[in-house]
Amino acid sequence: MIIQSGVATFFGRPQRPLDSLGDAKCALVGIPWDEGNAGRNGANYGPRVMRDVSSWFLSYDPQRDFDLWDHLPGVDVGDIDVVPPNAEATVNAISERIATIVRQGGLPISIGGNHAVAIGCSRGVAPSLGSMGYLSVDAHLDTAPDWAGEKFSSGCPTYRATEIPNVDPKNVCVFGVHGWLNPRSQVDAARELGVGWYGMDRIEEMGVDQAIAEAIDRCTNGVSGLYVTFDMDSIDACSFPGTGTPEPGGLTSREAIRVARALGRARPVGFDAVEIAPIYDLSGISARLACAVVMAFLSGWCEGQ
Ligand SMILES: [Mn+2]
Repeated sequence: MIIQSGVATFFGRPQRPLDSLGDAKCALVGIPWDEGNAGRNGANYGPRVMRDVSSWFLSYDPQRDFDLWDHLPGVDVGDIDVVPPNAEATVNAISERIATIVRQGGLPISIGGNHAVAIGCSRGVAPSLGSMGYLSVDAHLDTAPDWAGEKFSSGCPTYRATEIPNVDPKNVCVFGVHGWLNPRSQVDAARELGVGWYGMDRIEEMGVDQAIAEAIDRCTNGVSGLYVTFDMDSIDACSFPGTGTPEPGGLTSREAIRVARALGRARPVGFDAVEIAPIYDLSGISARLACAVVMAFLSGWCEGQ
């Protein structure tokens, strides 16, 4: 057993150019973008802290006698170039780079970055599919059409998803909504768009396993592929303080891992983990949980084969 040395990469995986995946099946990519925020800044340092923290992670799961990277060869393809003064150029760059991964048969796992990166990631995946579902795990609806005129803000990814030509809003859903940063206008927008959402009270009443199964059914009904975005602020603030808008009353760490595994089993064609802001993560527990969520998702993805 060798603990990683040398240049830090996601989970100690080999580095590979984004356009030459070779035999790799999973491309871990950083997106250090954090402009256009409604909340506190800092998620642009998410990829760096995730490379640091994930180097402690082994790939063997003793509960399943399973080695993740044996089943799903993964590589670190570096960070996508972002253009801080220009959100649209950045979203377009993200979309183009994610599409390049998908064209090679790779599963893109994007590490943000604020939630706006999901706009580019989902746009990059969609053209490879006949029709696409979109499931967002998030404390926030993110159904704002724009934020003070900016269409690529972190408050807009759900709305932008409904505009993708081969996405039917009935296959779009937000899971984990709670807290006091969901304005009435966004609830109205969700209803008008036909976007479904699960509040934390409803998830607690149903039980998290049944609730996520139902949400997955809704997003995958009749589609040829699913995109999943996982905003870490869906997780309770005590387990995940390292995020721009921490919310009390969210998913427990165990629930987040169960949800991630269930989502993986649904075999999405792309995944992102966003809103990891190390400057608020004094003990480092948030980044560790984000790594555990990514690993549970990927392990579930292998189980779903
Ligand atoms: Mn959020």
